[in-house]
Amino acid sequence: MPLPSPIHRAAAHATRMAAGALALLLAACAAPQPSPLVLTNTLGMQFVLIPAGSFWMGSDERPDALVRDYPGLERARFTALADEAPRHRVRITRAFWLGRHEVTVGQFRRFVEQSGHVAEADADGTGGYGFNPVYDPATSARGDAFEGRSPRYSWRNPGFAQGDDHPVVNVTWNDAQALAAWLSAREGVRYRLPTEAEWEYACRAGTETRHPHGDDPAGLLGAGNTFDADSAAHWPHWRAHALAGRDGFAFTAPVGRFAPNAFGLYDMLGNAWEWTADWYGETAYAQSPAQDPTGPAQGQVRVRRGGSWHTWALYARCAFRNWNTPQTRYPLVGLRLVREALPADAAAAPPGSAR
Ligand SMILES: [Ca+2]
Ligand SMILES: [Ca+2]
Repeated sequence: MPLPSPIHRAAAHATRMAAGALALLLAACAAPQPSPLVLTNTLGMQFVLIPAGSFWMGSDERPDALVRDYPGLERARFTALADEAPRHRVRITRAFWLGRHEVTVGQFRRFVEQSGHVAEADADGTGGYGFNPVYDPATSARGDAFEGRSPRYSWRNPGFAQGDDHPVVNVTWNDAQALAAWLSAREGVRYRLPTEAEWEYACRAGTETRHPHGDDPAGLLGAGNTFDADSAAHWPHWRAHALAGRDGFAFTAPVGRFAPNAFGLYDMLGNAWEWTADWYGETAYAQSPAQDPTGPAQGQVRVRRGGSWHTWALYARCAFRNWNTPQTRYPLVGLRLVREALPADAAAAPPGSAR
Protein backbone atom coordinates (compact mmCIF):
# COMPACT_ATOMS: atom_id res chain seq x y z
CA MET A 1 0.00 0.00 0.00
CA PRO A 2 2.53 2.64 -1.09
CA LEU A 3 1.58 6.24 -0.57
CA PRO A 4 1.91 9.00 -3.11
CA SER A 5 5.16 10.85 -2.59
CA PRO A 6 4.63 13.93 -0.47
CA ILE A 7 5.56 17.20 -2.10
CA HIS A 8 8.17 18.94 -0.01
CA ARG A 9 8.63 22.65 0.25
CA ALA A 10 12.05 23.46 1.62
CA ALA A 11 12.16 26.24 4.14
CA ALA A 12 15.05 28.08 5.72
CA HIS A 13 15.77 27.05 9.24
CA ALA A 14 18.51 27.83 11.70
CA THR A 15 19.59 25.34 14.30
CA ARG A 16 22.57 24.42 16.42
CA MET A 17 24.72 22.00 14.51
CA ALA A 18 27.72 19.88 15.45
CA ALA A 19 30.85 21.15 13.69
CA GLY A 20 28.71 22.48 10.92
CA ALA A 21 28.42 18.96 9.57
CA LEU A 22 24.70 18.62 9.94
CA ALA A 23 22.79 19.53 6.86
CA LEU A 24 19.40 20.07 8.34
CA LEU A 25 16.59 20.05 5.92
CA LEU A 26 13.39 21.59 7.09
CA ALA A 27 10.51 20.88 4.83
CA ALA A 28 6.80 21.11 4.93
CA CYS A 29 4.58 18.52 3.30
CA ALA A 30 1.85 19.79 1.02
CA ALA A 31 -0.47 16.99 2.12
CA PRO A 32 -2.04 15.70 4.28
CA GLN A 33 -3.29 18.54 6.43
CA PRO A 34 -2.19 20.09 8.66
CA SER A 35 1.18 20.22 6.94
CA PRO A 36 3.77 18.71 9.27
CA LEU A 37 7.20 20.27 9.61
CA VAL A 38 9.85 17.67 8.86
CA LEU A 39 13.61 17.61 9.42
CA THR A 40 16.24 15.02 8.56
CA ASN A 41 19.16 14.30 10.91
CA THR A 42 22.70 13.02 10.32
CA LEU A 43 21.59 9.37 10.26
CA GLY A 44 18.89 10.11 7.71
CA MET A 45 16.09 9.92 10.27
CA GLN A 46 13.12 12.15 9.56
CA PHE A 47 11.37 13.94 12.42
CA VAL A 48 7.95 15.58 12.50
CA LEU A 49 7.29 18.58 14.75
CA ILE A 50 4.49 17.67 17.16
CA PRO A 51 2.77 20.75 18.62
CA ALA A 52 2.13 21.20 22.34
CA GLY A 53 -1.41 20.31 23.31
CA SER A 54 -3.79 18.44 25.57
CA PHE A 55 -5.44 15.05 25.18
CA TRP A 56 -7.31 12.32 27.02
CA MET A 57 -4.79 9.63 27.96
CA GLY A 58 -5.83 6.04 28.63
CA SER A 59 -9.15 4.26 28.37
CA ASP A 60 -12.11 3.66 30.66
CA GLU A 61 -13.76 1.11 28.37
CA ARG A 62 -15.48 -1.66 30.25
CA PRO A 63 -14.58 -5.30 29.51
CA ASP A 64 -18.13 -5.95 28.27
CA ALA A 65 -17.70 -3.45 25.45
CA LEU A 66 -14.36 -4.88 24.43
CA VAL A 67 -15.58 -8.50 24.55
CA ARG A 68 -18.17 -7.62 21.95
CA ASP A 69 -15.72 -6.11 19.49
CA TYR A 70 -12.69 -8.33 20.09
CA PRO A 71 -14.30 -11.79 20.20
CA GLY A 72 -12.69 -15.12 20.99
CA LEU A 73 -10.47 -13.97 23.87
CA GLU A 74 -10.60 -15.02 27.52
CA ARG A 75 -12.25 -12.50 29.84
CA ALA A 76 -9.05 -12.17 31.85
CA ARG A 77 -7.45 -10.45 28.87
CA PHE A 78 -9.97 -7.60 29.18
CA THR A 79 -9.83 -7.21 32.93
CA ALA A 80 -6.04 -7.05 32.60
CA LEU A 81 -6.45 -3.75 30.76
CA ALA A 82 -7.34 -1.92 33.99
CA ASP A 83 -3.94 -0.20 33.87
CA GLU A 84 -5.33 1.98 31.04
CA ALA A 85 -7.63 3.65 33.58
CA PRO A 86 -8.47 6.17 34.73
CA ARG A 87 -8.72 8.03 31.46
CA HIS A 88 -7.27 11.40 32.37
CA ARG A 89 -6.49 14.76 30.84
CA VAL A 90 -2.80 15.36 30.08
CA ARG A 91 -1.13 18.46 28.74
CA ILE A 92 2.08 18.27 26.75
CA THR A 93 3.47 21.75 27.33
CA ARG A 94 6.33 21.73 24.81
CA ALA A 95 6.45 20.94 21.12
CA PHE A 96 8.83 18.11 20.23
CA TRP A 97 10.19 16.39 17.16
CA LEU A 98 9.17 12.74 16.91
CA GLY A 99 10.53 10.18 14.49
CA ARG A 100 8.31 10.16 11.44
CA HIS A 101 9.07 6.45 11.21
CA GLU A 102 10.40 3.73 13.45
CA VAL A 103 14.22 3.59 13.49
CA THR A 104 15.19 1.42 10.55
CA VAL A 105 17.70 -1.41 10.15
CA GLY A 106 19.81 0.81 7.90
CA GLN A 107 19.86 3.68 10.39
CA PHE A 108 20.75 1.36 13.27
CA ARG A 109 23.53 -0.20 11.18
CA ARG A 110 25.01 3.23 10.45
CA PHE A 111 24.84 4.00 14.17
CA VAL A 112 26.68 0.78 15.04
CA GLU A 113 29.30 1.31 12.32
CA GLN A 114 29.95 4.95 13.15
CA SER A 115 29.75 4.77 16.94
CA GLY A 116 31.29 1.38 17.65
CA HIS A 117 28.29 0.51 19.83
CA VAL A 118 27.93 -3.23 20.42
CA ALA A 119 24.26 -4.14 20.69
CA GLU A 120 23.36 -5.67 24.03
CA ALA A 121 22.45 -9.04 22.50
CA ASP A 122 25.96 -9.23 21.04
CA ALA A 123 27.70 -7.78 24.10
CA ASP A 124 26.23 -10.22 26.59
CA GLY A 125 26.67 -13.12 24.18
CA THR A 126 23.20 -14.53 24.65
CA GLY A 127 21.83 -13.21 21.36
CA GLY A 128 18.24 -12.47 20.50
CA TYR A 129 15.11 -14.28 19.39
CA GLY A 130 14.14 -15.26 15.89
CA PHE A 131 11.62 -16.87 13.62
CA ASN A 132 12.42 -20.44 12.67
CA PRO A 133 9.73 -22.28 10.69
CA VAL A 134 10.63 -25.61 12.26
CA TYR A 135 10.71 -24.25 15.82
CA ASP A 136 7.89 -25.53 18.04
CA PRO A 137 6.75 -23.16 20.82
CA ALA A 138 5.84 -26.27 22.85
CA THR A 139 9.58 -26.88 23.32
CA SER A 140 9.89 -23.55 25.15
CA ALA A 141 9.20 -23.38 28.86
CA ARG A 142 7.51 -20.00 28.34
CA GLY A 143 5.71 -20.97 25.14
CA ASP A 144 7.63 -18.27 23.27
CA ALA A 145 6.48 -17.63 19.74
CA PHE A 146 10.11 -17.34 18.69
CA GLU A 147 13.27 -19.37 19.09
CA GLY A 148 15.84 -17.97 21.53
CA ARG A 149 17.75 -16.60 23.07
CA SER A 150 20.41 -17.66 20.62
CA PRO A 151 23.56 -15.90 19.37
CA ARG A 152 22.40 -16.64 15.85
CA TYR A 153 19.68 -14.01 16.31
CA SER A 154 20.24 -10.28 16.75
CA TRP A 155 19.12 -6.98 15.21
CA ARG A 156 20.93 -8.18 12.10
CA ASN A 157 18.91 -11.40 11.95
CA PRO A 158 15.44 -11.85 13.45
CA GLY A 159 14.95 -15.01 11.40
CA PHE A 160 13.00 -13.36 8.58
CA ALA A 161 14.14 -11.16 5.74
CA GLN A 162 14.45 -7.43 6.42
CA GLY A 163 15.56 -4.66 4.10
CA ASP A 164 17.37 -1.57 5.34
CA ASP A 165 14.02 0.26 5.28
CA HIS A 166 12.38 -2.14 7.77
CA PRO A 167 12.13 -1.27 11.48
CA VAL A 168 15.08 -2.54 13.49
CA VAL A 169 14.02 -5.15 16.08
CA ASN A 170 15.82 -7.30 18.67
CA VAL A 171 17.16 -4.05 20.16
CA THR A 172 16.99 -3.40 23.89
CA TRP A 173 15.90 -0.33 25.84
CA ASN A 174 19.57 0.08 26.72
CA ASP A 175 20.48 0.03 23.03
CA ALA A 176 17.92 2.79 22.51
CA GLN A 177 19.59 4.85 25.24
CA ALA A 178 22.97 4.38 23.57
CA LEU A 179 21.61 5.51 20.20
CA ALA A 180 19.99 8.60 21.74
CA ALA A 181 23.12 9.52 23.71
CA TRP A 182 25.36 9.14 20.68
CA LEU A 183 23.11 11.26 18.47
CA SER A 184 22.82 13.90 21.21
CA ALA A 185 26.59 14.20 21.52
CA ARG A 186 27.10 14.24 17.79
CA GLU A 187 24.48 16.84 16.92
CA GLY A 188 24.37 18.98 20.06
CA VAL A 189 20.62 18.51 20.42
CA ARG A 190 19.00 16.17 22.92
CA TYR A 191 17.63 12.91 21.60
CA ARG A 192 15.70 10.52 23.85
CA LEU A 193 12.82 8.07 23.86
CA PRO A 194 9.32 9.58 24.09
CA THR A 195 7.56 9.48 27.42
CA GLU A 196 4.49 7.27 27.52
CA ALA A 197 2.35 10.40 27.46
CA GLU A 198 4.16 11.89 24.48
CA TRP A 199 3.84 8.58 22.66
CA GLU A 200 0.09 8.24 23.23
CA TYR A 201 -0.51 11.92 22.42
CA ALA A 202 1.35 11.40 19.15
CA CYS A 203 -0.49 8.14 18.38
CA ARG A 204 -3.90 9.69 18.92
CA ALA A 205 -3.09 12.85 16.94
CA GLY A 206 -6.34 14.43 18.07
CA THR A 207 -8.45 11.26 17.97
CA GLU A 208 -10.24 9.74 20.97
CA THR A 209 -11.05 6.36 19.45
CA ARG A 210 -9.36 2.99 20.06
CA HIS A 211 -7.33 3.29 16.90
CA PRO A 212 -6.63 6.50 14.99
CA HIS A 213 -8.89 5.27 12.17
CA GLY A 214 -11.80 4.64 14.60
CA ASP A 215 -13.13 1.96 16.94
CA ASP A 216 -13.55 -0.85 14.41
CA PRO A 217 -10.73 -3.42 14.74
CA ALA A 218 -11.27 -4.58 11.15
CA GLY A 219 -10.17 -1.15 9.95
CA LEU A 220 -6.64 -1.94 11.14
CA LEU A 221 -6.14 -4.06 8.06
CA GLY A 222 -5.68 -0.97 5.92
CA ALA A 223 -4.12 1.18 8.63
CA GLY A 224 -1.02 -0.71 9.73
CA ASN A 225 0.96 -3.93 9.75
CA THR A 226 -0.50 -6.23 12.41
CA PHE A 227 -1.35 -9.95 12.81
CA ASP A 228 -3.14 -10.72 9.56
CA ALA A 229 -3.94 -13.90 7.62
CA ASP A 230 -0.42 -14.05 6.18
CA SER A 231 1.17 -13.89 9.65
CA ALA A 232 -1.30 -16.46 10.97
CA ALA A 233 -0.13 -18.93 8.33
CA HIS A 234 3.09 -19.19 10.40
CA TRP A 235 1.28 -19.44 13.76
CA PRO A 236 -1.83 -21.47 12.86
CA HIS A 237 -2.86 -22.02 16.50
CA TRP A 238 -3.48 -18.26 16.75
CA ARG A 239 -5.34 -18.02 13.45
CA ALA A 240 -8.61 -17.18 15.21
CA HIS A 241 -7.02 -13.97 16.51
CA ALA A 242 -5.79 -12.75 13.14
CA LEU A 243 -7.55 -10.03 11.20
CA ALA A 244 -9.74 -11.51 8.48
CA GLY A 245 -7.73 -10.48 5.48
CA ARG A 246 -4.25 -9.50 4.37
CA ASP A 247 -2.35 -6.29 5.04
CA GLY A 248 0.41 -7.38 2.69
CA PHE A 249 3.07 -8.26 5.27
CA ALA A 250 3.54 -11.54 7.18
CA PHE A 251 6.57 -10.11 9.04
CA THR A 252 7.89 -6.53 9.30
CA ALA A 253 7.04 -4.08 6.53
CA PRO A 254 9.19 -1.28 5.15
CA VAL A 255 8.40 1.78 7.27
CA GLY A 256 5.86 4.20 5.85
CA ARG A 257 3.82 1.79 3.73
CA PHE A 258 0.52 2.72 5.40
CA ALA A 259 -1.23 6.06 5.67
CA PRO A 260 0.16 8.52 8.25
CA ASN A 261 -1.92 9.77 11.16
CA ALA A 262 -3.06 13.39 11.44
CA PHE A 263 0.38 14.42 12.81
CA GLY A 264 2.09 12.88 9.78
CA LEU A 265 3.50 9.90 11.72
CA TYR A 266 3.72 6.42 10.24
CA ASP A 267 3.33 2.97 11.82
CA MET A 268 2.48 4.22 15.31
CA LEU A 269 0.28 1.12 15.52
CA GLY A 270 1.84 -2.09 14.28
CA ASN A 271 5.07 -3.02 12.50
CA ALA A 272 7.37 -2.79 15.59
CA TRP A 273 6.57 -2.15 19.24
CA GLU A 274 8.27 1.05 20.36
CA TRP A 275 10.22 1.48 23.58
CA THR A 276 9.27 4.52 25.66
CA ALA A 277 11.31 6.30 28.32
CA ASP A 278 9.03 5.48 31.24
CA TRP A 279 9.14 2.84 33.92
CA TYR A 280 5.88 0.91 33.97
CA GLY A 281 3.50 1.56 36.84
CA GLU A 282 0.26 -0.43 36.87
CA THR A 283 -1.58 2.24 38.86
CA ALA A 284 0.44 5.20 37.62
CA TYR A 285 -2.48 6.95 35.94
CA ALA A 286 -4.29 7.44 39.26
CA GLN A 287 -1.50 9.75 40.47
CA SER A 288 -0.29 11.09 37.15
CA PRO A 289 0.59 14.80 36.97
CA ALA A 290 -1.60 16.74 34.57
CA GLN A 291 1.39 18.22 32.75
CA ASP A 292 4.21 16.37 31.03
CA PRO A 293 4.04 13.16 33.09
CA THR A 294 7.20 11.06 33.03
CA GLY A 295 5.94 7.92 34.77
CA PRO A 296 7.07 6.37 38.05
CA ALA A 297 10.44 7.42 39.49
CA GLN A 298 11.57 3.82 39.59
CA GLY A 299 10.51 0.41 38.43
CA GLN A 300 11.52 -2.94 37.02
CA VAL A 301 10.27 -2.80 33.44
CA ARG A 302 10.05 -0.16 30.74
CA VAL A 303 6.91 0.54 28.76
CA ARG A 304 6.59 -0.30 25.09
CA ARG A 305 3.72 0.88 22.95
CA GLY A 306 1.79 0.43 19.72
CA GLY A 307 1.82 -3.27 18.92
CA SER A 308 3.71 -4.97 16.14
CA TRP A 309 3.36 -7.05 13.00
CA HIS A 310 2.61 -9.99 15.34
CA THR A 311 0.00 -8.18 17.47
CA TRP A 312 -3.72 -8.92 17.71
CA ALA A 313 -6.15 -6.06 17.22
CA LEU A 314 -7.03 -5.73 20.94
CA TYR A 315 -3.42 -4.79 21.63
CA ALA A 316 -2.96 -2.47 18.65
CA ARG A 317 -4.78 0.40 20.36
CA CYS A 318 -3.27 3.78 21.26
CA ALA A 319 -4.13 3.25 24.96
CA PHE A 320 -2.62 -0.23 25.33
CA ARG A 321 0.42 -0.53 27.59
CA ASN A 322 2.96 -3.33 27.65
CA TRP A 323 6.42 -3.62 29.14
CA ASN A 324 9.68 -5.51 29.34
CA THR A 325 12.96 -5.35 31.21
CA PRO A 326 15.48 -2.90 29.73
CA GLN A 327 17.56 -5.88 28.59
CA THR A 328 14.77 -7.49 26.58
CA ARG A 329 15.41 -8.08 22.90
CA TYR A 330 12.69 -9.57 20.70
CA PRO A 331 11.73 -9.72 17.01
CA LEU A 332 8.71 -7.51 17.69
CA VAL A 333 10.31 -4.62 19.58
CA GLY A 334 11.99 -1.57 18.08
CA LEU A 335 11.89 2.15 18.73
CA ARG A 336 11.41 5.68 17.50
CA LEU A 337 13.17 8.69 18.96
CA VAL A 338 12.28 12.16 20.17
CA ARG A 339 14.54 15.04 19.21
CA GLU A 340 13.84 17.86 21.61
CA ALA A 341 12.68 21.08 19.98
CA LEU A 342 14.52 24.35 20.27
CA PRO A 343 12.47 27.45 21.13
CA ALA A 344 12.62 28.56 17.49
CA ASP A 345 11.26 25.17 16.40
CA ALA A 346 8.36 25.33 18.81
CA ALA A 347 7.39 28.75 17.52
CA ALA A 348 7.11 27.26 14.04
CA ALA A 349 4.77 24.47 15.10
CA PRO A 350 1.49 24.54 13.21
CA PRO A 351 -1.67 24.87 15.22
CA GLY A 352 -2.65 21.24 15.75
CA SER A 353 -6.17 19.96 16.04
CA ALA A 354 -5.15 18.44 19.38
CA ARG A 355 -3.99 21.71 20.87
CA1 LIG B 1 0.77 -8.13 8.79
CA1 LIG C 1 5.17 0.85 15.49
